[in-house]
Amino acid sequence: MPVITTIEDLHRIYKRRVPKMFYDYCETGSWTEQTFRDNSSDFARIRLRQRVAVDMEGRSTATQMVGQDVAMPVALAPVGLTGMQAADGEIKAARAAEKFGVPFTLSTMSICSIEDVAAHTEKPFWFQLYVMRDQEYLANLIQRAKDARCSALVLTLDLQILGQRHKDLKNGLSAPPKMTLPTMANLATKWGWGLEMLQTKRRFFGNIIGHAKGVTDASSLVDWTAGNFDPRLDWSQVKKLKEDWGGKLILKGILDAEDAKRALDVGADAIVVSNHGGRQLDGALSSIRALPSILRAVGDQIEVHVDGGIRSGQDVLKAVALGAKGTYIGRAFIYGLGAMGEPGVTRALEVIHKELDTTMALCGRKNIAGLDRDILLVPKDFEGDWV
Ligand code: HOC
Repeated sequence: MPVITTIEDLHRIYKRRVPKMFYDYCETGSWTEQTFRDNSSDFARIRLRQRVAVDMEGRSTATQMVGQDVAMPVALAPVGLTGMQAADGEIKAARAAEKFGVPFTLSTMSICSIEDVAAHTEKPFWFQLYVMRDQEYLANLIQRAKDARCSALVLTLDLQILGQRHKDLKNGLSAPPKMTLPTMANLATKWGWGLEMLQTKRRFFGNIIGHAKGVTDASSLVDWTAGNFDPRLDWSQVKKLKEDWGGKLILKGILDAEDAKRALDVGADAIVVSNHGGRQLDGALSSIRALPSILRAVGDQIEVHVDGGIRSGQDVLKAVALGAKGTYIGRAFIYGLGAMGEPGVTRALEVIHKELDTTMALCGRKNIAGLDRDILLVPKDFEGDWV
């Protein structure tokens, strides 16, 4: 077994193990993938101030996200099709997160259902909701999340229609996948992944199949999915969903200060500054670059989280030092999951934790509350050259 010390180590194993179709699904951005790339490269532009001779005994990365205790300010982001990266992937990721003490967010577009994940975990997880046209289905999905004792609803606002991802189109990635010859040839080489998949007894797309009207199998799922992300979603519906849910509400996909103010109006508990991992509006600002203006607009009135491009504990530290109260990792935990299942997700969390803790110490800070703008060196043009 190779020694794994970085998220990139997990990425390399993941790439070898998982079929190209699902690897590409994870690694894709939309169109030119400019925003996808900027999400990571903009983190790298921020530098750190080294401080010395500061007592570092008794450090802690523990904090809270939406009032919940977390071992570090990192949650697992909702990632569609997680269960295609490893059999029962959502259950494995949720269990790793639970043991580590960070929130796991289950996507509406997951393979394992809300009930599957609830049956295999002890602590409440978060549920991510896509707003669908079918109102009966939507109400039922919210009820299912309540029945499963989900402790926060993460409502995604940036996917009323799907961004065009060239890799997915070329690979025939849909539900169910289109089996082209290259796809079949590639699948035949991924026997470790395939054997695992054959053994799972779970019903795929468990949040949808058997619950949405007329969706009884994978083939009826295709049309339903294509036509059901609700393009009519507006702030009045967000407000209504807040009332229907009644619990903690996190609005994901905010990239503009004006939208952040609207999130305040509907009474959300937190927002996630996000461009959907660069998978929706290509050409949009990276999340870390959008963060400062949003914090200036609403940072003292609502909890602000961020996702997109976070691949290390140093990235977490930079986001928190800029003012985010929490961060989300998507691809970073998927690499671990696809590489090694549940232990791989645990390893990804350990790597990020170690990097966060060590960087915190070398910047002369002992805890999350102590992370502030003062430990960062941010280029003057970081947010100033876009008008
Ligand atoms: C075939 C399923 O959040 C993503 C997901 C949602 C996509 C649903 C499409 O890939 O960005």
